Amino acid sequence: MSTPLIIVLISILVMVLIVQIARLTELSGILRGDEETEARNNRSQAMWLLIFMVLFLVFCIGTAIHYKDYMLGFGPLKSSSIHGEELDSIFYITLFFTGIVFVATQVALFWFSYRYRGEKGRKALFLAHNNKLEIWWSVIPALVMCGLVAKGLVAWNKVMADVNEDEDAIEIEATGMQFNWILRYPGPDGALGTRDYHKITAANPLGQDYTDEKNLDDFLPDELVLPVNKKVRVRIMARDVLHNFYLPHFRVKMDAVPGIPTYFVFTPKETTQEFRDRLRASGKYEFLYDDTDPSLGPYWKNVNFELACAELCGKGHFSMRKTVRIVSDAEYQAWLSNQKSYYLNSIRNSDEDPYKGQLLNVDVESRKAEFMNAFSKADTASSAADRIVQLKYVQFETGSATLTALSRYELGNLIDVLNDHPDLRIELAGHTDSTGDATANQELSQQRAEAVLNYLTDHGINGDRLRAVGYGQNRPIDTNETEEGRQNNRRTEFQILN
Ligand SMILES: [Cu+2]
Repeated sequence: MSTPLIIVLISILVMVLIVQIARLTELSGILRGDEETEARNNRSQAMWLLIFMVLFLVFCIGTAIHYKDYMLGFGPLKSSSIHGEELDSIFYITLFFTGIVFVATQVALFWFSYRYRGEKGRKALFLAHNNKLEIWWSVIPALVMCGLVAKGLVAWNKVMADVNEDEDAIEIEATGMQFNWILRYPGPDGALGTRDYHKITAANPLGQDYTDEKNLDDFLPDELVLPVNKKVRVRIMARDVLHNFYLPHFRVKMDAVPGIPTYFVFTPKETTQEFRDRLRASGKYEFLYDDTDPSLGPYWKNVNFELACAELCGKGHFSMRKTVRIVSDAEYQAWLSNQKSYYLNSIRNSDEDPYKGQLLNVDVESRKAEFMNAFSKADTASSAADRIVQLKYVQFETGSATLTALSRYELGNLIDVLNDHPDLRIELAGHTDSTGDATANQELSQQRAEAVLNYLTDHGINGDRLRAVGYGQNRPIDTNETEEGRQNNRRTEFQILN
């Protein structure tokens, strides 16, 4: 027999039992005399209700006191953000008033049922209306409510205030999806790039528009890491259904709505370590963090702040959990410098890269710096061998002396240097690896050196300052046994002659 059927049958049997007992009590009442039984019942039930009230109130207040160190807002679980203190204080005030009302109404309720229990000869008072009473019980709650709402409104306006333009704050982004949070940080430029949901693919989960340069350094970390005492603005979005960005320890909670960006601004006021120390100091968090792995030690040592989803969003809702780490500013900077741009890591030169096969501005700049550095080193060196600069990014089509399109950046750097130093004279040298015929290599290296020379004269450099020499395979700087070595040997360089 199936379990639901058994449950239904048992329920029916229990109901039959209750009906039978009730009938039995009725019959015995008739035998013993109705009135006396009723009076006894009224007395004992009134007494039991009173006992229930006492036990119930003791239980409520007792558990609250017993568990206070594990409830948000009490014990060591005081707010870890600045605005959270104010929200907590509103909570305490509300609890104070509702607590008084709660205890008073419970006591009154059960006392009345005891005091005015049914008794022989007692008659109920007929009370249709009492204006005075009605005014009192309307005006007092209304005043208290107004006070609570007013204080709440003031706090709301303060907590929900956006970041001013001149304020120093970090802006990050959290996007909820079934079932994960995708976090995005702005990278070194301090600005988040634009997004377009049309561009969402498996490789580009946020639909970042990579033609917007601000996107190129954005990174998507696995954990939420923030510096202590620094204002943070979180852009909150959703990709599919409603989610809710919830940082319980920081009293941060905001819906993530598809199509409607929301935000929350808060300032963490203690590091994860300080939080753990506080739990430790309370002495209440010494129990094992993980019963199955006692080596991890006590709870306070392992606990982390966490990000959760507070909107039931589907069957994987529970898994929308991320660790939140609050660290010192120095640790934060160190962490930042270890993060890799999502674009460079996952998109660069893939089919989704709008700059596939092109050079990025950042690359152009870093290569220029590299070239200028190598040049100034060679310029101040004394031995002829040290006055050589490799044109690392000058390349040719395979087996020919045709410059690749991207070589123009490195050649541009060389032209700049020649223009800045009008007396500079250089020898352009072509080299090859030892693969193939030596004579052909010699010829190719000569042609390549000349191709560079021609490029320079075409761009306004006087040919008298330049000399092109092909060295073929005669001056290797690396082994010809590996591909990497051969690549290093197929180089173009120049030597400063004066
Ligand atoms: Cu969710």
